[in-house]
Amino acid sequence: MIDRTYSDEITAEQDGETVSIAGHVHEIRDLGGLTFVIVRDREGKTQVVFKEENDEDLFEAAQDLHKEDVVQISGRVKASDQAPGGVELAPTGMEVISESDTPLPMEVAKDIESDLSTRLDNRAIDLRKPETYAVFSLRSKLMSAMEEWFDDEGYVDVDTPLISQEGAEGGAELFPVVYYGDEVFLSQSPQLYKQMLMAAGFDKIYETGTAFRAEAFATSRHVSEIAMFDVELAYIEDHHDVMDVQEESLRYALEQVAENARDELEVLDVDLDVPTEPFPRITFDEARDILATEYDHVPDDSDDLDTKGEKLLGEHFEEQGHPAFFVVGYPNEKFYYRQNVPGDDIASRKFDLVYKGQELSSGGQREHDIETMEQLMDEQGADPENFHFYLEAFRFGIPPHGGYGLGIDRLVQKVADLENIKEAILFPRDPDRVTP
Ligand code: ATP
Ligand code: AMO
Repeated sequence: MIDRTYSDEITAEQDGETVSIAGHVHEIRDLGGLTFVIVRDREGKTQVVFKEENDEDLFEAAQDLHKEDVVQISGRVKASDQAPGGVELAPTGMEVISESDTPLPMEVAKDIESDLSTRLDNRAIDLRKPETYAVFSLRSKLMSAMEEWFDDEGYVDVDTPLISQEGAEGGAELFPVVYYGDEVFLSQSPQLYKQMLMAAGFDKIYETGTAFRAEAFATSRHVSEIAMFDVELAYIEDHHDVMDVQEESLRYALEQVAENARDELEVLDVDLDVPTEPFPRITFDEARDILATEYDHVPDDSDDLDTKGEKLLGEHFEEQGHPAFFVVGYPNEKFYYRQNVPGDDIASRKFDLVYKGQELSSGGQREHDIETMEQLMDEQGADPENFHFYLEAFRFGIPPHGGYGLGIDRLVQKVADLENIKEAILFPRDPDRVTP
C-alpha cells in the first residue's frame, strides 16, 4: 500500500512532524510566489502551501498541476489559525501519480449546482463531490446498522434467486430475459422464497437484495433496479409482531446513523430526527378519513393511498412529532397477504410504513392456509401452475408467518433529505437510463 495519512488524521498536535498525503487536487489558488493546493481524499481536504522562496523546483511543479490530478505529497505539518481545519502542510516532496484531462466535464470543487441528468451522465466525476460521497458513506453505515440489528436478533442472512419463472408481485412490471432460449424474468421480489424458507423452519431471515420493476414512468421515488431489504419471521401472532420488528430495527438504524454518521449528516446539512415515540398505527379507513376531513382529498383508487395522500398524511403526523407511521389493512390485497379474517375490523393484515411522507415498506401477515391462498390466486388470475413450487412448500406444514420489504434507496433518499431517489443510488436505472 502507498503510505498515506488521511486528511482528518492530521492534527495541530503533529506540528513539525512529516506526513504523506495522497488524493485528488481539489483546488489550486495562485497568489504570485505562493500557491495553495487543496488535496481532497475520502475523509476531507488538506491545504498544501507551495512557496517559491522555500523550494523553487517544488513551486514550479505545483504550477503544472491541474484540478483532479492524483498526487502524493509529503510535507511538514504546520498548525495555523488561517488554514482550514487549523493545519496545513509545507511540502517537501510531490509525485503526480495520474494526470487529469482538461476541461472537466463538470465542476467538482465549485459550488455549482448541476442538474441531475448532467450529474448522472458524469456520475464518475459527480461521485467525487464530498456531498455526493457523503450520501454513500451514510448509506453504508445505515445498512450496516440495519443488518447488525437483525444479526443480533438471530436472523439468518439469505440470498434468493434473481432469475424467476413468474413475478411474485404480478402486474406488467416484469423484465423478461432469455434463459437458454426460454423467456423468464428478473425477480420483482424475493417474496415466494422468503415464505418457502419459513416453511423450511428457518424462522427468522433477512436479505439485502435487488428487485427489478419495469415501472412505466420515471418519478422521484421509483427506479427500475431497486435495493430491497426483505425480512420474514415465523410463529407470529399477527401483523403487529411484524410491525414491531420493522419499527425497532428502523429506530436502531436511525439512532446509529445519528451517532456514527455525524460528519456525513453535517456535509449534507441534515438534522436527523430519530423517532423516540412509538410509530402510530392507523387503519386504512382512518387514513382515508383524515385525508377527506382534514385535507378534502380523496385518492382515485379506493384500494390505495396515492402519492399526494401519503404526503398529506406525512405532514399530519410530522406535525405531531411522528416522522413514521403505519397504515394497516389495505383492501383487496395480493394473494399472499392474510385478508378478510373473521373478527378483524380491517380488510387485510397488510401494512405500509410511511416515512417522511413517502411509502418506505410494505408487509404484513401472510396467508398460510393453502386452500384459502389457492382460492385468492384463482380470483386474482394467478395460475397456480406457475406457483407450483411455492404451493408445494405450504402443503407439508408451515407455521404462521409474516414479513416486509423495505426500499433501501427510498430510505437513504429520506434520511439524506434528497429530492430524487436516484441521488441515493450510485448508478441508477430508470426507463431512460441504463448507462453509466
Ligand atoms: P408498491 O409498488 O409496493 O405498491 P409504490 O410506492 O409504487 O410501491 P403504489 O401503491 O404502487 O406504491 O403506488 C402508490 C402511488 O404512487 C400511486 O397511487 C401513484 O400515485 C404513484 N405511482 C406508483 N407507481 C407509479 C409510477 N410508475 N409512475 C407514477 N406514479 C406512480
Ligand atoms: P412492495 O411492492 O410494496 O412490496 O415493495 C416494497 C418496497 O420496495 C420499494 N419499492 C420501490 N422503490 C423504488 N422504486 C420502485 N420502483 C419500487 N417499488 C417498490 C418501496 C416499497 O415499499 N413482497 C412485498 C414485500 C413484503 O410483503 O414482504 C413487496 O415487494 O419502498
